[in-house]
Amino acid sequence: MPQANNIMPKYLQESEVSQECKDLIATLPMEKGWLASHLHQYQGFWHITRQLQGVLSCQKHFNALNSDILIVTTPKSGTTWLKAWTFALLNRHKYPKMFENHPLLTKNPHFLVPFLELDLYNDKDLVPNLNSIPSPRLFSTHLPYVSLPKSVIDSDCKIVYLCRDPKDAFISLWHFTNELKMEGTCANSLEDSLEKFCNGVSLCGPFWDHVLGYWKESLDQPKKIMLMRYEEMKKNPSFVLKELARFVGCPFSKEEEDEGVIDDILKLCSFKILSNLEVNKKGKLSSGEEHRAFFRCGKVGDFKNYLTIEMIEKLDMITEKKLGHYGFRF
Ligand code: PAP
Repeated sequence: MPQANNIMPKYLQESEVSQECKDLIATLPMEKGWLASHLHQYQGFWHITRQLQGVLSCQKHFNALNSDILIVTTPKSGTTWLKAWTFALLNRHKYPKMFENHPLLTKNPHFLVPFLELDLYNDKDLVPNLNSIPSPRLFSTHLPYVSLPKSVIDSDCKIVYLCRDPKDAFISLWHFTNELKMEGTCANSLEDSLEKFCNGVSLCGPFWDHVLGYWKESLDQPKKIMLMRYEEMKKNPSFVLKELARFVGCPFSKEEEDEGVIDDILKLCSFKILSNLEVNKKGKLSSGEEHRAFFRCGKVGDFKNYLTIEMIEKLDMITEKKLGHYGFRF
């Protein structure tokens, strides 16, 4: 188990929430969590207590600018990887020598691209001042579409949405929650976790409703929302990276393509390079999660090593029922 001492990491603490959040929680449906003890259902989706505090605060205070870029993901869909891609893409002129002094070599992608609800707006007593961040500001969130701060919807900021086959996302989440459990606590069984996941009771779940919300909006507002799949990032990375660059308004020039800038970004952000950096082998987020927990195996189809045929059929059936009808398939 990765915790070196018995101080409870921030991601497990439930006490540090405002009175407003406590009052709200008292009115919300509650379930036992996979990692933190409780999940609360707010606006149709399940959040841990610490996250809920951040959700309320960023809904109230976050002021999106037209030039902002917001990375939105279902948990365990490749958030860390997409943060690295987007950061490298937007900062390629500032750090042309990618393998010499690039921030991604010494900082975890979650540090460089903070979450609204989990990092920036997570303190019950503090509203961050984000005015001095140079444009384009790059943030991230796991929030479902219905819970996005109003300014995100009303402004012209761009949303890059990433999802992943729920079978792999589920296995990744199951490993992650067991990895982060405090020493001496029981691991979550695969069967119980799957049952919860299928019932929608998972971090920012129901998974399928999360995807559906953004899928529908990406069809209605293609200039505002770009939908990406982890499997496509794996299969055709340069094509997807070029699409992403165009979408966020900084396409690669012919010269850049010829000079190999795309390949450099892909290499810098590859699982092999990132997961072997000292910072990602040893470091921790300010909330206590070890960086290495965000780099497990980075493969498509790893679920086959864990799920039975029946489990696979069950997940596929829910996906087809909930998303297939709307023309979405993984
Ligand atoms: P988060 O939503 O909690 O921030 P996220 O980064 O989405 O986590 O999930 C980590 C997954 O992305 C892991 O998948 P796995 O458990 O199936 O292995 C992790 O390995 C994978 N991942 C992280 N970095 C990369 C990368 N550079 N390339 C490919 N996959 C990656």
